[in-house]
Amino acid sequence: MEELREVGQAAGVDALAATTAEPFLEVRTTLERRKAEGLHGGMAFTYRRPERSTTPALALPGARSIVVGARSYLVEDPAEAPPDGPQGRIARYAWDDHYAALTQGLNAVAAALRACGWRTRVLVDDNALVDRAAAHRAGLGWWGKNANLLLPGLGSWYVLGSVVTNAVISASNEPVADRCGSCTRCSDGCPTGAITAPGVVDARRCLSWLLQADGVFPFDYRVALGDRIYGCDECQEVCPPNLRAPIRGPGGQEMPWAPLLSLLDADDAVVLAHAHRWYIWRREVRYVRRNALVVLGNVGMGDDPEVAAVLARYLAHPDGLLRAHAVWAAGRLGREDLLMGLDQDPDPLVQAELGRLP
Ligand code: B12
Ligand code: SF4
Ligand code: SF4
Repeated sequence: MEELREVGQAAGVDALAATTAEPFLEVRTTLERRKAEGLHGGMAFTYRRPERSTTPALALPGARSIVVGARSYLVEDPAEAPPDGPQGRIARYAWDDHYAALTQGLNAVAAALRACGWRTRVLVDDNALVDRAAAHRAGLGWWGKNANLLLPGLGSWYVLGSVVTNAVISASNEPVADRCGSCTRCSDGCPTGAITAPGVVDARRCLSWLLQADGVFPFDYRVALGDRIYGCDECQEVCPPNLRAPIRGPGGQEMPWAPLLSLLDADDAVVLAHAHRWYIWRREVRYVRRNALVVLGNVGMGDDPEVAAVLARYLAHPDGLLRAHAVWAAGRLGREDLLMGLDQDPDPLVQAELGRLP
């Protein structure tokens, strides 16, 4: 394992550890139970086929071991102030393509194994494996009450991935004992109360999922969304071990902000190019626009003529879902004057939003 760790670290993986490829039976039961209770909120990912996501041998027949890697995505905040105009905030893990960098590092580990005649499969954020479960069993960290995997002394600003192999690699680390103790900052700090028990996130309330989900953005969580346009970092920002986490460096192509007015003005191709790393429901661009309208309602200035012009355009948009969210944003920004004539709108979503206005 020491040699593989050196190969991985030289290729940019910060921490590596090995474990067996036994099925993750407890995690499978958890996925099934949470799905049955509705906590998955319609998510597919690892919930689609829990057996597949928790049985490494289904990803690589004959799998015996897993080498798990973690790569930090905590880079310095950009020196420049956000650009002018209303902006949406992007969660740190999506500022740059950290999954690609981790995959590259794990590919180097896989190549070293293959050079010795072993078979490998690299899985990074793939539905074929619950990454945190592999990292936990490999002894890379402990499950935080916010469900993130925390690395001792390093925090949770890490993306995780694995090399599944038929090589037998002896486990390198002891399991990491819980270090959350009596802390409850993440569940207290979650803007929507989505952490319903230690380690349990109710996706129906989690902003990170709601931004990815289809349909109407739930009315009750729109104000809580604040300026977030992709992902949510709150339960990690407030986490004490993360305050001491080492910073990877100055960063590269980081993109922490999304300009709302340009996003709402741009055509589909431009929006999708901007959001190319984001998970968007069936890549339907309307959901990026839906989210941008909610954020605009939270951070825009109602007396800004450019904001008013964008709202007016969306109040006449052919997509009823977007008209409905524009109604909410206009109401929140005190621009009920823009809503004239909408009482004749045939779309029930629009009528529901109008009915909610104070
Ligand atoms: C689905 C998914 C989501 C969903 C659901 C999140 C969730 N909590 O499951 C949504 C869209 C909400 C999401 C959000 C985020 N995600 Co996500 N997501 C995934 C994905 C695809 C699958 C996760 C999964 O299968 N969960 C299954 C459930 C059962 O696991 P769990 O909720 O963690 O439950 C465990 C704990 O409850 C624990 N447990 C059991 N009993 C007890 C008791 C106690 C006391 C405790 C503390 C724990 C505990 O055991 C359970 C498993 O058996 C993985 C990638 C992958 N392929 O694994 C990335 C992944 C988990 N996500 C990741 C990231 C970065 C995020 C975000 C930070 C992104 C953001 N900034 O918005 C947030 C964090 C939200 C949060 N607090 O969890 C990283 C996490 C890295 C890390 N260090 O932990 C992963 C691993 C992606 C990657 N490859 O790096 N994500
Ligand atoms: S990601 Fe945000 S909404 Fe989801 S559990 Fe964490 S703090 Fe709550
Ligand atoms: S905020 Fe506290 S309870 Fe939550 S994960 Fe961090 S240390 Fe654990």
